[in-house]
Amino acid sequence: MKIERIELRHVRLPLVHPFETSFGREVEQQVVVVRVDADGCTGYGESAAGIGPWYSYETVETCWHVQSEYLVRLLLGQEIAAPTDLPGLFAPVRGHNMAKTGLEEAVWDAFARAADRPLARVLGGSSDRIASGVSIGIQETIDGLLDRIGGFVDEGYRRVKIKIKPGWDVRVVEAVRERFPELPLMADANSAYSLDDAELLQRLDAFDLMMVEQPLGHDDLLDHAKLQAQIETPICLDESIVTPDHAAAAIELGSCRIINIKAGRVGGLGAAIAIHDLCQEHGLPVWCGGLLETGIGRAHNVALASLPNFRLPGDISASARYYERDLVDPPFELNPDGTMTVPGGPGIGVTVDEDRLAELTIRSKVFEA
Ligand code: SMG
Ligand code: MG
Repeated sequence: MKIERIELRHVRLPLVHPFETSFGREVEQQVVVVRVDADGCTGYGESAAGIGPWYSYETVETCWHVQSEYLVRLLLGQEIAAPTDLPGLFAPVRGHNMAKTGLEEAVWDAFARAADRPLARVLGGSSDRIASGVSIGIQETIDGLLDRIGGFVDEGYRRVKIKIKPGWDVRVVEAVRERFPELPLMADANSAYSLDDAELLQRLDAFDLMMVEQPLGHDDLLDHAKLQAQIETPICLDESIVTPDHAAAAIELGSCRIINIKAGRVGGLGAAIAIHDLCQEHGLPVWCGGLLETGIGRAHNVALASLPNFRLPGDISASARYYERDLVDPPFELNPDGTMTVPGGPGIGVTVDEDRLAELTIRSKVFEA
């Protein structure tokens, strides 16, 4: 298919509830929405980098810059056989995985629509429903956190992830466990600790957590391997796994027993599938992480999470948990059994709400071949 037109939109959406992690507090989300037109088909993708370089070095501004100055030029006018051609085309640009992902996802959507097939099936997914979890940010008080968890449990979410940081860790996990003894529970530190904290992290073993996510350095594999040898709770890596090679190294070193896969972090759906397959070969379960995506990125996440080794509930929650009105129609909703339905229509299977998109756009740029 020939890539005829690319449109970038810098979009700003207020969050219904602030989201606080060990590295900061977000009250709104900013993303680049990418539209690609190829052979009469339209596809959408999302670069969910956010405002500041906190989770990764990428921001909505770096995505805009790298896409409009470099990646668009490498892609526009190209005749591609499949979206799997994109990593090769983008190879001259180092890193900037979220910038690459917005474009790559849009091409996958257009490609699946051209074939008149759901994206989930094109990616190799077979499930009609995926298990949904919820990630809850740091709250002002433990009681406030317990209330929020209770609300999400009542809605039916299948597992809860809480955020931890020094001073908001063992006693918080203990309180949550006391109130919710059977809840599938995990904790994400977003790199807030070092190996010197091994003793403290060992204390988490008492609370039957499904996993502890990214306790140590954002680019570390070695210390995580040393820590995993000292704690029983499985370590899940997020920030440290930016390429399939990192995943292979982490598996060989024993740095983790689970991997959180985010297409944006690893450079696209193709790389995400490669990590999925590698983990499957080595017997590691994976789950789909989230970056506070709009419905566009969420639709890609849902399609990805329908692959067979996504064996644990992901950070893929209902649209209403993030945004008052999403960018897609229908918005993503939680089924009463705590799952989300994988759309059955062609491509991402949801319609982009053009009015809503226009309303939230701060700037846009069109490139034509
Ligand atoms: O999309 O529900 C979501 C957020 C899930 O916790 C989440 N993401 O480290 O896993 C993570 C964080 C990264 C984003 S922080 C803005
Ligand atoms: Mg994480």
